[in-house]
Amino acid sequence: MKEDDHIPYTPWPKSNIEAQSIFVSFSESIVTRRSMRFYDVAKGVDRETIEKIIRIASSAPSGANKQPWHFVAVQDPEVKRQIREAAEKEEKVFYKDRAGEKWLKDLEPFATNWQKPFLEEAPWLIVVFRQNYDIDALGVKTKNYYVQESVGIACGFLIASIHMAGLATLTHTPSPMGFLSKILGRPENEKPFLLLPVGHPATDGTVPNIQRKNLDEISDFI
Ligand code: IYR
Repeated sequence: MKEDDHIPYTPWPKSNIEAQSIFVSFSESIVTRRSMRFYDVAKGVDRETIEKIIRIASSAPSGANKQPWHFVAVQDPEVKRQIREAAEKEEKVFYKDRAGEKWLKDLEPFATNWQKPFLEEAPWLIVVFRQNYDIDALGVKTKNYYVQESVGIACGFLIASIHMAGLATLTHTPSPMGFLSKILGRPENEKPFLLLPVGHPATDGTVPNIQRKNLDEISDFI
């Protein structure tokens, strides 16, 4: 791309009225998002919806537009079973040894434990990988920039679009996550970033009774 290879930008709203009404709907909906650990096993999600969600995520900004991410959408029950088994193995060690007293205390309101049935109950798992570097056509390593930031932003887009599609998700981070590279056969330049179950929430699904900070606690206007 040459320096002068720029094209006109077309703002998306056709009018201010349209933008305002879409912004109102978006803001009313997005603040109702909650991390969901219980999924409706009887309700599937079609592949087309997952494809659209991944497309939206991949429209996020990234360092030098390198788009240093890869999304693996898993529907296959056997692969989901393997992921659950491997995640639970790590989580058992986390809850027993790795977390420590303070972390376990902080997790109490969420009533989490090593068991992760949602990894099989959700119709889809989306596994996000970050690409620390790329390999060009000649097999030479090429640099990516601000990989954590870029993939984090893409995950924000992903989570928002899952919610706006009327579905639920959870940012699950079993640690370490190396098993995901193995099970999903990902290349050396990629590292697992986030594991998200995606589905309809269970009709009797509950969420922890937690509050968000007030605007004046999280911001200053100068
Ligand atoms: N990864 C573990 C523990 C956990 C950690 C945090 I920070 C949470 O907000 C929730 C859980 C698990 O998924 O159970």
